Amino acid sequence: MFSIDANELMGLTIRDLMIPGDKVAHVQIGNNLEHALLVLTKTGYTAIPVLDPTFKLHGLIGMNLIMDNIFGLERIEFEKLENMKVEEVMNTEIPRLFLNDSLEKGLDLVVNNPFICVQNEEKIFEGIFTRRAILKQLKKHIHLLNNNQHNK
Ligand code: 2BA
Repeated sequence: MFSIDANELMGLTIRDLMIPGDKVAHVQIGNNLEHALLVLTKTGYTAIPVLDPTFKLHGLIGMNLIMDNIFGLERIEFEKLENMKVEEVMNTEIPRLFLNDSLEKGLDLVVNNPFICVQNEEKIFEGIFTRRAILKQLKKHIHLLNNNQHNK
């Protein structure tokens, strides 16, 4: 029979639950908005990290930021897609997590953000921590808890 308690769940760290960097869609500093729009459209994600060639995390770029920047007063300025770089419009004021941060800290942050970037001490991108990862883990624990109750 399984024995589970809240300590087991809350003992997990961000490292245990994050999506590793090699599975995360991203764009690089120097890419233009057209490329970012292509990656966002093809992956289906609304926002993704912006990294440099050393994998250092610089910010986030999303569909809304791109659209907001190409809307002129009188027309949509499509030429900006080619001429503007992601670093000109990305959001750099983003919450960040470290690999050894607690699940509780991650939970606090995903209340207001769909995902949080995870970095190491050198600001190198390690992956993302998503609402989905938490919900999956919670579902697993509730399922085990239910089984435990039934087997008593
Ligand atoms: P969104 O793109 O707005 O996606 C919201 C939710 O929709 C996702 O929640 C996921 O449940 C679902 N979803 C969207 N696109 C999907 C896809 N291509 N495949 C499977 N499910 C998809 P979360 O999984 O909690 O993700 C939260 C946010 O984290 C996403 O927001 C996206 O901005 C980012 N994200 C998640 N996985 C990513 C990845 N592999 N690469 C880059 N960004 C990712």
